[in-house]
This record gives sequence, structure tokens and C-alpha cells, in this order.
Amino acid sequence: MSFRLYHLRLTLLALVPLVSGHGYVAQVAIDGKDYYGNVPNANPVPSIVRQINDVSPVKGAANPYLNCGQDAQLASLVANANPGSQMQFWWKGGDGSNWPHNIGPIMTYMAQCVGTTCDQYNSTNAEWFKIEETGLQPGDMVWYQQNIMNGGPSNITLPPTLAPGQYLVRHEIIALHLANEMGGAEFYPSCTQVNIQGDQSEVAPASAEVTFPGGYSDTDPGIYDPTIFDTPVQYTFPGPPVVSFAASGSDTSSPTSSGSSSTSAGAPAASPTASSSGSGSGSQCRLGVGQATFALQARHPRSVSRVMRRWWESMGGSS
Ligand SMILES: *[C@@H]1O[C@H](CO)[C@@H](O)[C@H](O)[C@H]1NC(C)=O
Ligand SMILES: *[C@@H]1O[C@H](CO)[C@@H](O)[C@H](O)[C@H]1NC(C)=O
Ligand SMILES: [Cu+2]
Repeated sequence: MSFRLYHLRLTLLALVPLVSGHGYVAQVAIDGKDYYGNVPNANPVPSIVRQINDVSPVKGAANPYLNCGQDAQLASLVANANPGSQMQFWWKGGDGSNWPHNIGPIMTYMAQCVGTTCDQYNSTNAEWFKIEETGLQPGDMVWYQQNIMNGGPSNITLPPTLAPGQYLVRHEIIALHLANEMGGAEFYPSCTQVNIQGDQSEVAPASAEVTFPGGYSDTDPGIYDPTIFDTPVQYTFPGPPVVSFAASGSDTSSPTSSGSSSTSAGAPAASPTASSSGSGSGSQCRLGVGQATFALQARHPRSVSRVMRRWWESMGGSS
């Protein structure tokens, strides 16, 4: 390697911490009962959440990891749940700090584990239907994803008339702080294994189902969005419409009826010490809507970031 290349590699290494935060699902609660997700690449302990091997985002709508996240592995447990159950998902940054992003939607899909229990089910060909999508808070300036950056959970209600059986719950955040460039959207899918009880009967029609990859395109208006930083934000969710039998109303706050357990869940017990200083390595991930355009242009001029990415890949780095 020439001196010039070596020098460049050092420069690129110095830039890597800018994107090293990202994250994963650290904890799930079902009707107030807590389950823990495995830290990516850690020795897995029994869980209902499929473990991924990389906290960085899935890039590109055709990426096979759009299914359940980066190299997602079968999880060994399946949790009982009911039609209408309340689920909460706590996302964490890869370094144990709060989830680092605040721009973009939160969406939840389900798919039946066909022919086997979910702990054995390969979801490559799973047929997913959407049960929930959460975007902007009233006023269309601030995304609900901001609440996750603030340390709160995502709150979901399972369809109240859902037929019993084994299902994957695919809970996804799309971070759009780079989505003004084609291919810039960051996908963070996560799959949790549940066994729905009861004697309800509703199933999704095939017309409402998609595969992943397949359900999104890089050119969808909610994925490539040149006006993402214009406020008030006008946003079109990608993917199929929410199924007609989904729980109605907003899922943006947790229920008060299920007692103290859901609210006392708070931060994941397993969470590493959080470092919440806004400076240093995580700063690129902490942009608010107002600062975003300026800061991203300052840190990632388009041409530079593209050149950098190419160099980084040519140096054997992954992006
Ligand atoms: C599912 O099957 C695909 C394609 O054969 C394979 O690449 C993937 O590793 C499998 N996933 C799991 C979780 O076994
Ligand atoms: C979920 O509910 C909790 C408690 O009400 C709330 O703090 C949090 O912001 C909600 N999550 C989202 C994404 O709005
Ligand atoms: Cu990120």
C-alpha cells in the first residue's frame, strides 16, 4: 500500500465513529412482561427477539437483510400474546446510549410462521401485513421517533381480532436523515417471535401482504425524499396500507390500564451505561430537524461522502 493510500485509510478510520452508533431492539414488553433482545454479536441468551450481527443500518430496498435485520438468526423462544395485546419495543444505540435517530417513520408488520413454530421458521418468503405506522407528531414538525431518541419505547397494539397461531412481529424504524440522497435511507428491521392465543379469526388478505425485500423500492416517496427537511413535513409511508382489522387509533403512548408494569419497565435493565453527551462520536446521529440540513452538508458534502464510501470499500471496509 502506498503512503498515499495508507494516509487515506487513517483519515477514513477517523471518520468511522460518526456512524458507529446506530442501534437495535434491546427490550420488548408484551402486556407488561419484559423480554430482552441480544446485543448484536454477543453470545446469545434465550430470547424471543431474533439477534442481528451488526448495529449499522440495512441499506437498499433490495437488501436480503431487509427481512429481519442484519444476518438475523432464529431466536430460541416464542412468547405468548393475545389479540389486542400491547407491545412495547425499546431501541438502543449500539454503544448502549439512547437510540441515535429522530427523523423517519416507525412501522410494524406481522407474518405467520408457516408450517413450523417461529423458533424454526426461515422468514425469507414470509408474507408480511402491516399492523401499524407512526410518523409525525401533531404539527408535522417532530417525528414520534424523537420519543425513542429520548429513551421512550415504541407502543404497539396487536390486532384485536387476529387469528391464533405463530407469528413474527417485524418492528421497523427507517431513519431518513440521509434520505435526500437516493439509497440514503437507513432501515432497521427487527423480528420478535409470538404465539397468538384465543379464538379470533381475522387473517390478512393476500393483496395486503408483501415480502421483504419486495415491499419497498428505493424510489418510494417515503424512502427517497428530497424534501425530508422541509417543514411542516409531508410524508407518505412506504409499504402496503395498514390492514383493516388493525387496532384503531394512535399507538403513540402506552396504555394506562395495564397497571404499573408497562410504565415501570423504563430503561432496559440490561442497558449498558448510557453516555448522553451530545458531542463526540454520536453527534452526527443527534441532529434535530432544524439543524439537520446544515449539519449534514457540513459533515457530509454529497461528493465527499460518496468518494469516501468508495475509498473505504476499496480499503476493505464495510459501509
Ligand atoms: C434462510 O434461508 C436463506 C436462504 O436459503 C439463508 O440465506 C438464511 O441464512 C436463512 N436464515 C436463517 C435464519 O436460517
Ligand atoms: C410510548 O408511550 C410512552 C409512555 O406513555 C411514551 O413516553 C412514549 O413517548 C411513547 N412512544 C412513542 C414512540 O411515542
Ligand atoms: Cu445511524
